[in-house]
Amino acid sequence: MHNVEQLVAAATAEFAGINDAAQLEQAKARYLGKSGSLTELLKSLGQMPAEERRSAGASINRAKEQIETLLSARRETIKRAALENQLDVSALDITLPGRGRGCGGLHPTVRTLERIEQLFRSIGFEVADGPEIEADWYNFTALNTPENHPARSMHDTFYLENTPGVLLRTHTSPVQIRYMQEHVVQYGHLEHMPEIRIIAPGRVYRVDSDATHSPMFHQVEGLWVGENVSFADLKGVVADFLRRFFESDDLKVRFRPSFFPFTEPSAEIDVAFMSGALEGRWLEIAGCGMVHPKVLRNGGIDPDKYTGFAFGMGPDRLTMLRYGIDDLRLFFDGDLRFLSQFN
Ligand code: 2NM
Repeated sequence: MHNVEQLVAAATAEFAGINDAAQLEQAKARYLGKSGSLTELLKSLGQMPAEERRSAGASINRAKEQIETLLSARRETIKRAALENQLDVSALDITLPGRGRGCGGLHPTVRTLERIEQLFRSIGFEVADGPEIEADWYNFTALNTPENHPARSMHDTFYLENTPGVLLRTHTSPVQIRYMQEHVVQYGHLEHMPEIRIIAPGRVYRVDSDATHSPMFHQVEGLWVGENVSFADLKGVVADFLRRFFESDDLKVRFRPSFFPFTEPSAEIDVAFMSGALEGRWLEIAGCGMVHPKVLRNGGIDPDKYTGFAFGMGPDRLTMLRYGIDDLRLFFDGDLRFLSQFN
């Protein structure tokens, strides 16, 4: 049947030119759909003379099968081409330059801590540490802080739930108490107990959060205990450290009377730069004093035989001054645009 062969030839040519799955389905409908050309042929069988109908029907059905085979072959080809294309587009281009692994860097506060540690090591101090989760005896009681002192309130200090008397340390002073106790266990029997010279750097926690306060911040405290350690020694050590830290021989350092429960006498330490944006302005930078006799005794040390000085400072604040940073929150946001400037 001439018509049927023409239809198959037309479908073969048409399908071969289609590269899109939806277009192929539309083309299919033109042959095999409700009013497709092959369907129309089938419908016309009824008008044929009975003796032709049988062979015409058979050849139409054969044509239908052929078109269906053509269709599924073309579908497969289009699908494979789409996949090939997808693979081409997303293929690994090994000629691109590598992104590199990037290089981590130190946080500005860590740089400051390392610098402080280096400077104190150079004058014979050891670096000590201790737990951040502390007993309130080490954090407050041993440091001569009265039971009703506001610093002990839940407004100022993070207490652990369901464990009375346990808190996040509010300063690194408990490290110094622990160190004194261990030192006495080791050397207390000696007639001339070796001196204690330590700094205790680390994280501390207070209930406080704004542009200049973070609930977690850093502290470095120092302690020197021996026979005849004096306030003059304290002034020399601290002033010398600050001049070396800020690389400024003409840095002005002043000690202003103050109060801490753990030292007597106590002082606030101010500095003034002789050049730069902050020239001539006094800036409060640390606290210090002679360790209170009760605190020495809580550390196991005889205050009639030994004296000591202690000081405490905030390396976050020192870093802000050294680099001219005005918002403490930048330190804890983890924004690489800020942090990478220090490396
Ligand atoms: C400060 C100010 C004054 C201090 C005292 C002690 C200890 F444990 F030895 F008694 N450690 N640190 C101290 C003294 C800390 O920070 C502003």
